[in-house]
Amino acid sequence: EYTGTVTIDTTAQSGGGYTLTDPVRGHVTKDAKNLSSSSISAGSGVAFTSATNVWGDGKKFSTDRSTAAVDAHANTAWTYDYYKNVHGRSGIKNDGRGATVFVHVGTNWDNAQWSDSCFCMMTGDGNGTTDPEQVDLDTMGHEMTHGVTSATANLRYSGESGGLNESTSDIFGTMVEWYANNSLDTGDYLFSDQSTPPWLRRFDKPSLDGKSADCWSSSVGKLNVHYSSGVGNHWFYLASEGSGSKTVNGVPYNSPTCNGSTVTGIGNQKVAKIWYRALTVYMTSTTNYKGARAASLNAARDLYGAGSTEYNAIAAAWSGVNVN
Ligand code: ASN
Ligand code: ZN
Repeated sequence: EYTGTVTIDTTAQSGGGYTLTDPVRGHVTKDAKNLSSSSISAGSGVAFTSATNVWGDGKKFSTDRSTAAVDAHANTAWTYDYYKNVHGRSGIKNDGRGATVFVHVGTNWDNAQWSDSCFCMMTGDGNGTTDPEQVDLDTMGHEMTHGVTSATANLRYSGESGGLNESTSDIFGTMVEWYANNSLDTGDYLFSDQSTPPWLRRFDKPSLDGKSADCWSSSVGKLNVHYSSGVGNHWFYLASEGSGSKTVNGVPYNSPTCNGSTVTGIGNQKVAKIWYRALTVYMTSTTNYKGARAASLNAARDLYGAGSTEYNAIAAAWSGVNVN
């Protein structure tokens, strides 16, 4: 794996050799053979096999096609375990079923995506120069979370609900990174920092990408969902770490609020617990930012009590991104 040596769960075949089928979590990792994302279905691709059960060479842009598969397979397992052990959720639909994971999708496809119709994740090989295979921890967490959102609140993928859908994937994607605690891909508030270096999006001040919104406004729902997500990501950062400058795990952040207020964070584990409950209990397909504020306050009240420090921090962070 390009983030170090990892142990993965595979399945022995009756005729000898092994396949990338995780017997614990149910996902299967396959080679898409460069089929484009639009032409992939559940049955596409070819299984990886190994006689030795030692996989990959640890290199980025590897000529060994199983190298990317190791990352995808391992990081899907981390995502499954995060949902199971932190939120008590057994897989995407909470029914234990594992997804199909495709690597080597398209040609120089610098992207990854979830599809409900094939119940699968697809990952590309990066741009061939600076961006390697799109199989890092927060990316796999992001894509699998699209499946979880689909199975729960089912946030419609346009307007403000679309921004919330994207933000939910960024939030849990990054929480998988914190959960895995891999010293080569440490927990941070950057998204896709390994596969789109130095990062694709960031939480403390999303507008630093040149496109994302830091603050809610009445026109935020007109943005592409990957940029209207900035409001939710900024809220998550403020609620977790608080406003102002701070270095976390060696990365410097600076998160000003939109209204000049000061917010004190309660740590990302509590905020993620609150967000998961908001998503799975209170949000619906048409929830907008105002509705997300209400949903997360309901969740904070359920978990920590109305008027608790946690409840107040959630409210203050929403006010800090102009959602009142
Ligand atoms: N990687 C992108 C995402 O998950 C693909 C897309 O635009 N749907 O958001
Ligand atoms: Zn997404």
